[in-house]
Amino acid sequence: MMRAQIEVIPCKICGDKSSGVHYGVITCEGCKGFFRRSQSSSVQYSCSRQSNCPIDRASRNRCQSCRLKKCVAQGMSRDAVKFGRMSKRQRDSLFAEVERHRQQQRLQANQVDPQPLPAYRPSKESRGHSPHLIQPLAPTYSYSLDQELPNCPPEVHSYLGCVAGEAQNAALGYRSSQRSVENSSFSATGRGFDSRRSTPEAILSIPISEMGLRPFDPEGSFCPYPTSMHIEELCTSIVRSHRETSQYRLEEIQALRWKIFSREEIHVYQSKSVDGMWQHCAVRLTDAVQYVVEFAKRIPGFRQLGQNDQIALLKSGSMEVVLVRMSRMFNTENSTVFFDGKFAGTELFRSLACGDFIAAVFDFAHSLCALRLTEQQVALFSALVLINSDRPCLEDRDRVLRVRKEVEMALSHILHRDNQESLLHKLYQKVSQLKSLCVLHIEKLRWFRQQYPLTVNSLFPPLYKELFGSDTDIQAMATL
Ligand code: HC3
Repeated sequence: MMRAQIEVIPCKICGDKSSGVHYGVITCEGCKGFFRRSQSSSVQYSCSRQSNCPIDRASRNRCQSCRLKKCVAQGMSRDAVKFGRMSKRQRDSLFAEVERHRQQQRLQANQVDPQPLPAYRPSKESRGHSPHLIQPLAPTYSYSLDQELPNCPPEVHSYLGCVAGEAQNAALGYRSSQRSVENSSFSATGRGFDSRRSTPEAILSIPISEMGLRPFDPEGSFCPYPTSMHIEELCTSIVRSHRETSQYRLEEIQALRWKIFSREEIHVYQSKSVDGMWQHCAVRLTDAVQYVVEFAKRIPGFRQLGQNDQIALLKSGSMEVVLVRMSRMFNTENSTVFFDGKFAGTELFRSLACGDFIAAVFDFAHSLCALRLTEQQVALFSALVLINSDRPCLEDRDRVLRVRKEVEMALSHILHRDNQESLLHKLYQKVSQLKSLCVLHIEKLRWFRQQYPLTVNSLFPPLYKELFGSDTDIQAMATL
């Protein structure tokens, strides 16, 4: 991330203008220098008050001891990795924070000079199917990637990633019962920002229409992107988008291959009630989908599509991309997938009571792994899965088709470059398998909903419900 982007975030120590990440924390030059000096072995500070002096721009020089304490509490360390070497998760989290600050700045600007906001207008086909989508669009995007870090204290989670297993605890505490009115992220006027939106519960409740899918060109005039892009540039851009939003880096996952759930741990999952396990997996799945939404937004041409078409593509394609991404997290040697911080086999999902679906998902991962796709090929294939002009409910199919053609060309280009053109046909076969898996998923959800309507209605993430649909959607999809 460029330094200039980070600088939108004020210094974590004193609130002054920051100049980048120093000793692992975003700080201003003053606090950077102060921390460097404090590391000399001859320095000993002590506080003459109660060791709780406020540290802000004006007071930062009054108590060195409290200033140092705050530096350490915020995570500053001489050994801190330099920003360029941050983990993927740390970078994602930082990215999310930058976006939040930008959003706040834009909101402030909007409050001064409010602009008319484009609103989601349900198309004929979607009207009534997905009430969650029928909402005014957020002024700017209120989507954050750091829902992965809900258990970290707010002052550190921006930089220090939690292990995946920790995230689920908070995610499981997810309750939507009090959500409907208070959780709306905007005030009655539809403009006031509500900071509650940054809680994990709130993030999981962000409707797709508020996920920053605002068309790049709201006037509707067709933007030449990506047509004007050189094919090589398009490949690079999609691969970068994939890398930046892929939740875990391949090397990180490879390094964790030995981490397998113990018998006892598996037993804990197996002892969950059916609805408890469904709720748990629904939350994990929704997390993964949010990364896919971010990926989609970064595919050149996607945001030039109409907002309703962006939503339609995500509704029909995001689960498919999650399943493609699952192959990156799959160990074919023991048929396990990286889930909740460790590798798990199908038996861990037993209490979902849909063994045939889980087995089919694992078989699919196995078969996709057998193609031994590179990360670049996975990126281009994921884009191809998303940008599909045959999806239902598209308003401007031709426009989607134009972007699709570009993505197809990009995929062919890298397969040709890799001397693996024969893969193309195999990948198209995977597309139809993905569709069948998603139909089966929807059928399972329909079954589950009949058994546990209250769990789905009040405890599942709204985004999950929005994506996987109301009963009418489920029937419509199952018959596609
Ligand atoms: C296992 C999983 C599908 C795969 C998901 C993966 C591994 C995909 C790659 C992401 O980067 C990380 C990731 C997170 C969540 C994983 C999903 C959780 C549950 C889901 C199963 C197919 C179960 C379906 C859940 C249900 C039935 C409630 O919708």
